[in-house]
Amino acid sequence: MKILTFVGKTPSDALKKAKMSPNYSQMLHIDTKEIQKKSLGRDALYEIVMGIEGDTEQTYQKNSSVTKDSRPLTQKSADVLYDISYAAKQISKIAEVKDPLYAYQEQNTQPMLEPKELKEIKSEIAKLGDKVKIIQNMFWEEKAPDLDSHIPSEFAEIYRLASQSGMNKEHLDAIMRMTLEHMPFKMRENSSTIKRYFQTILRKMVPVRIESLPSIGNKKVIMLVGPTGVGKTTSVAKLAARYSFLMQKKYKVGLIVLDTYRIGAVEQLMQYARMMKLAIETVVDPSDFASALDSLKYCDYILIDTMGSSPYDRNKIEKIYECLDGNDSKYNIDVVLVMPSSIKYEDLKATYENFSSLNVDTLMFTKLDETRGFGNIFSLAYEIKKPISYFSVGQEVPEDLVCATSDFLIECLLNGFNRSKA
Ligand SMILES: Nc1nc2c(ncn2[C@@H]2O[C@H](COP(=O)(O)OP(=O)(O)OP(=O)(O)O)[C@@H](O)[C@H]2O)c(=O)[nH]1
Ligand SMILES: [Mg+2]
Repeated sequence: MKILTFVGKTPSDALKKAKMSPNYSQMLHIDTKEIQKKSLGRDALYEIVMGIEGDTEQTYQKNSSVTKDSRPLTQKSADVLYDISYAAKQISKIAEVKDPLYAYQEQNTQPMLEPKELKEIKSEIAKLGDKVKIIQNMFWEEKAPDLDSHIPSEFAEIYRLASQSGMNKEHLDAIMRMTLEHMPFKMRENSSTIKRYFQTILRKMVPVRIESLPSIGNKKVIMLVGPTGVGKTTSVAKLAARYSFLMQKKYKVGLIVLDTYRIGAVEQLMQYARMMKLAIETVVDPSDFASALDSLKYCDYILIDTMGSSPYDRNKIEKIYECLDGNDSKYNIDVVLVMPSSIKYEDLKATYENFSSLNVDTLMFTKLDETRGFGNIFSLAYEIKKPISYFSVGQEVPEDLVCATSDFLIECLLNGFNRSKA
């Protein structure tokens, strides 16, 4: 790649000069920097660094114009693109951070004298590397995704990992397009830099709610809702143990079990309550809900376990709704929708839609230890714009609970679940 620089008193002045160059349409913007600060009697100076490459770049530009002219985006995918674009812009700072390797190479532009053998070994390694790339390209071309812009073979690994993770294809393709558009050419030569860049974009895109603790005199009321057998009761027990024993401050925790159908479900939470010596109230009829809340008013945390309901069982969801609707206490109830990470994106979305009448505040995903792909979780949180609050990573109470972070989710998505990183 040939590097050209244009200098001006402002960035737009420098850009104007670049635009005057006959090759401007083939140039790629690499960097804009202030090279001289404004001082008394002296203007500031800005430098725009542009790169021109031969065939490679032309291919890329040709293909990216295909993207622009191709089928019009629906409103929905336009939103997706807008959001991803925002994320990509936020992380464009990464592009400004020089890869340490390049920084080193740039500082050492004077060729060092090397022994002949070392030169030969280096040239052999370079030839081998090229051969591997050619083989890689052959396979990639064969299976290249049906995307309206060409994806260079260096991106094959990241594309494969993300599509195997169960991520929604529309999201994946949009993220890929943005990555290709925003990623500086210099970073593309190396698949680990590509992975790092892609990982950062994904992290910026996933909404996560950082756990906040109750301020003095206030309490937190958290209700877990969701389909049957997803781990609601186990998670209530984990949260109860966390707040009453595991934090620096030991909070007063009270439990409510709202299960009008099964005695067994009530008994399960009762056992945890006995073990942890916590107060517990049972609610059979929604009209008892307010008095149950009132009797736990001395607590810092009130955790509510609900009966599991099939997402299609309107009757059970209705009962929970009645409790929430009839809540005339001054407490704001935080509704957490609990879902297993093992079901595919479309099912997660259908589940969310069926519970959305309960005004879900955050999402909790369970059974991360039982699945391999995490793109389904990513896509759901991204699509519905609901933050994730917790992950459950096993059956053990209380230790298998993780406060959600985007780092942890994206690490799982690209490198698989690793308990030690939880
Ligand atoms: N592997 C694994 N198992 C889990 C996890 N969370 C819960 N479980 C198990 O899933 C099963 C169901 O858990 P519960 O907590 O009873 O589920 P629930 O949502 O309360 O079920 P219902 O009240 O019947 O709707 C139990 O065997 C739990 O030990 C998890 O993160 N990983
Ligand atoms: Mg239960």
